[in-house]
Amino acid sequence: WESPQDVQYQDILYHRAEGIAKITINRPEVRNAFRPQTVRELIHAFQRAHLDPEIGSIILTGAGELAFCSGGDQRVRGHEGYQDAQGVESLNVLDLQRQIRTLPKPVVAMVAGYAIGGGHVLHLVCDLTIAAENARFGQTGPRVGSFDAGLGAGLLARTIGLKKAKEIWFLCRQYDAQEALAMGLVNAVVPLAELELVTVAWCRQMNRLSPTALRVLKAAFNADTDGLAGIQELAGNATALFYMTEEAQEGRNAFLERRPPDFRRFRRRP
Ligand code: 1HA
Repeated sequence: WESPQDVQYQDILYHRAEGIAKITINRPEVRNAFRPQTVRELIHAFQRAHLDPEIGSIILTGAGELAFCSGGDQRVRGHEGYQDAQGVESLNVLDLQRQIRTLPKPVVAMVAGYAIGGGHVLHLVCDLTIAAENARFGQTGPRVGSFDAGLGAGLLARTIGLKKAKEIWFLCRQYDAQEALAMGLVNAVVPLAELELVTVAWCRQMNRLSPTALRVLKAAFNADTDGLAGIQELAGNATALFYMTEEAQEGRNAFLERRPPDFRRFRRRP
């Protein structure tokens, strides 16, 4: 892995190699709990990976072997959200969830240890999850006075079914990697020592495939649940592909050349 030196993060690490970006929450002393600063840095890093044309897929993970992420840092939980250094309180992880969901490249959660609370929702919004044998999954909201009634509930139900999703939220139990696999909550369970190897192999395999096909498919999986915003995302791909055609370029060229467009040579397909 190489680490670009132009941006220095406090709470996360950014690495890249072979068309793969690896974004690591680096707060192992709190089981990789996130504070607003962490989330801001994650948003920056995901934007960077999104815009980098060399990057085909993105890994999200946590530092160390004990946790992927334990959710919001309860030590900075204030009156109405999580407090940053300026005293502003927010729930900015929700912005990150939407970003991971909509950015047009596959995002793989690489989970060793705990994916708990808001950290569980983060793995959930990733496109794929590879779990180490020591991974443990669960929601804690009703125990710590919180809930994620957005993607945390709705996407969980869509992923593993309504009964199991309600069980996870209503009972706040923890589930091991094999139970998660049986529920369809993760894609694969591998020995801890092979976690990164396998995750990178999955990314390499995706990176060899058509980026446009993966891009449109990712949008397609969101389109129905996300309503007009989902259709917008899917339709943006149609517009981009249309821009690449001579038919669309005729419209632009005619405007720039101050002449009427001539679309007669473009056939109407059945
Ligand atoms: O629900 C939301 C949201 C909903 C809507 C919109 C936005 C949201 C944003 C966030 C969240 C949430 O994430 S709420 C859920 C918050 N997270 C939790 O309830 C999990 C809390 N942690 C644990 O249950 C456990 O620590 C653990 C199962 C992850 C690990 O247990 P373990 O291995 O026994 O370690 P433990 O001793 O508990 O933790 C190690 C250290 O990490 C402790 O600190 P130390 O005693 O060494 O000083 C512990 O306090 C710290 N730590 C762990 N998790 C957190 C944490 N510190 C702050 N915040 C944490 N989340």
